[in-house]
Amino acid sequence: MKVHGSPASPYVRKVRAVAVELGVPLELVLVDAQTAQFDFGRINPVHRIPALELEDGEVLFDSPVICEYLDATYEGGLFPPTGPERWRVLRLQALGDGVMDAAVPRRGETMRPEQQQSPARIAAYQRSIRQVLDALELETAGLNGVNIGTIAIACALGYLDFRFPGDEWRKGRPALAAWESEFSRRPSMAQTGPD
Ligand SMILES: N[C@@H](CCC(=O)N[C@@H](CS)C(=O)NCC(=O)O)C(=O)O
Repeated sequence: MKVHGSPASPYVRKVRAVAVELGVPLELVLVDAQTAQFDFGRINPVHRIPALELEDGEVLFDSPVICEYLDATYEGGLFPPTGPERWRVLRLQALGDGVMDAAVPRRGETMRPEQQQSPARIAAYQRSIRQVLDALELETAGLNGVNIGTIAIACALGYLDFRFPGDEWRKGRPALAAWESEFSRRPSMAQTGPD
């Protein structure tokens, strides 16, 4: 199987980390979705990375879909099948993905020429990130175990370190910082860091 994407993308990292957790070999095909050096739309019409190309040529996209496909196919247990535990873990994934959904366009905005940047939009992205991290600081007890929620959150925090080290997100959030320090030692995290 191949995953089309870039090692810098936190969504791609989530998929690659899940593959490592499941012991599934995944070939990374380098794609920069923004510059789109070839007709990537034929692989993923939504034109976003990651896109998972299966052996039969079928392509899956959107990291939650890809991760659930891998987990279901290889019986990983990263997605609880049913009941309150499923919603708890999916909510955590939404929090992690929510940080990515604010941090990735924030990065895009700050890469534009200064006079074209929207300070209001950047502030809104920053607020969203800050609010999620503050919420997580209060519920680190729930970040127990390895599941799609904790993986998504660890990938989101790794992206903040990578693109926004000046945020110093650990300041004032000792519980979340301690959790991240421990979780980032997992091989799935250590082997997939952004570059
Ligand atoms: N919801 C999607 C988001 C994926 C996404 O936004 N990826 C970014 C790269 S980090 C992308 O492909 N951006 C290109 C674009 O929006 O044109 C997922 O979870 O896979």
